[in-house]
Amino acid sequence: MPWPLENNPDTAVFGLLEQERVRQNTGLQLIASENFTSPDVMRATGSVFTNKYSEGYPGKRYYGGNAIVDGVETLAIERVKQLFGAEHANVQPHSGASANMAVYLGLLQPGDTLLGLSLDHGGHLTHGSPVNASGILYNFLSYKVTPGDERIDFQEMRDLALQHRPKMIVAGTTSYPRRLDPEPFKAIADEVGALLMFDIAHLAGLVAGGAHPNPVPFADVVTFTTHKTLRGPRGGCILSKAEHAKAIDKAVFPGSQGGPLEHAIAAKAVAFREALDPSFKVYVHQIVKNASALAAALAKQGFRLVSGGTDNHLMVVDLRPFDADCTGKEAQLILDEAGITLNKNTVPDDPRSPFVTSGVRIGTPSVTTQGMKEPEMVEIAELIAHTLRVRNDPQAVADVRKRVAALCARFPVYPHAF
Ligand code: DSN
Repeated sequence: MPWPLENNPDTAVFGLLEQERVRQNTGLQLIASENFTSPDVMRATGSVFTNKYSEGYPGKRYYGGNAIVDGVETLAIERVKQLFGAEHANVQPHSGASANMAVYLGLLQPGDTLLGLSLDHGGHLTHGSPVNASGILYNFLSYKVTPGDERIDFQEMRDLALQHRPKMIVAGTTSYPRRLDPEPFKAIADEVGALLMFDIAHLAGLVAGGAHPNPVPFADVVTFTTHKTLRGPRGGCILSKAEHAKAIDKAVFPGSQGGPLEHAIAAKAVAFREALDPSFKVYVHQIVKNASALAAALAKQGFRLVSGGTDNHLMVVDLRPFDADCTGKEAQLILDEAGITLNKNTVPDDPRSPFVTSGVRIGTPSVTTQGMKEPEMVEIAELIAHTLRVRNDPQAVADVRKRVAALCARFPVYPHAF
């Protein structure tokens, strides 16, 4: 069958695709929420499952032709339940934000009170930011990290909970470098009769591989994205206690989504199987070792690590002790020119705006997938510090770009054009 333009390939799109492959292959990808997926995950993502409409759930679809789709979605559900020890799983959320909104829709009423970690202290938009539907539809109150050790302030959280009696406490972070032990959240939630939701978007891979505590036995609901440390396709997932299964499923479909993305669900199934393999444990423990080594090496270069270091896959670096004039925005821009990709990030109580910031966030999931280890982390810290020191010298920055490409060439991730 002749496809339209079969003999006239889309060089514009596929040219950009190739440029992006080269960029990913020749630069250091240090955005803490990113990773490199396996060829099998990509194969499932770009598969014939993209053609199928399958509103509903396995065994209860609105359209015909879904027996095979039921098979793949059931595989994804069973694998993820096994991975996290969950009673119920919904693998249909298109993203982490969709997953979180579905939980609120399913278990709460508009106007209900919740507690969530403040965005500028490491939380997430969907944990009650006033510009997000979560903050518009629900009465979110924010807890913060302490000014001293920059860890979650459970005393403040408990005081807020006792005073406002929230219906739900949301635990979860996007730029918090420390362990999230479920017990203190659970104790406060139980004390005030609140539901407990954990958003482990960043931590899902670490939890699955045993490098971080698993909140599933403690929480009513656990949400996450599948594309961060878990190293799957872009997408979301909700785990819950069996008692919430019906409400959660109804809130995802028909409550907030239509047809599920079965190609993404097939790829999630592939990723869950990869995460069940013993090699994944080794991988996630190396992510943490690498983050620790990178944090220590950055401290030696004169940077301040928020909270003094990291227990997980990321660190938030306060640039001010290194160079009071270097903002997060400037650091992100200049490091990108040097082939080192990361993001600006507020530090707790940052005097600069979120568009400028005094810090950057750095994560090790991608470079660890490439096979880099502690010695390369020391090299990366040196490259970051050197780039920022010579940031006003374009030739010196171009020289760093070459050193970065040479380092990445030793750890090729996608060496061939797709
Ligand atoms: N954009 C994600 C992150 O970078 O942490 C959160 O959704």
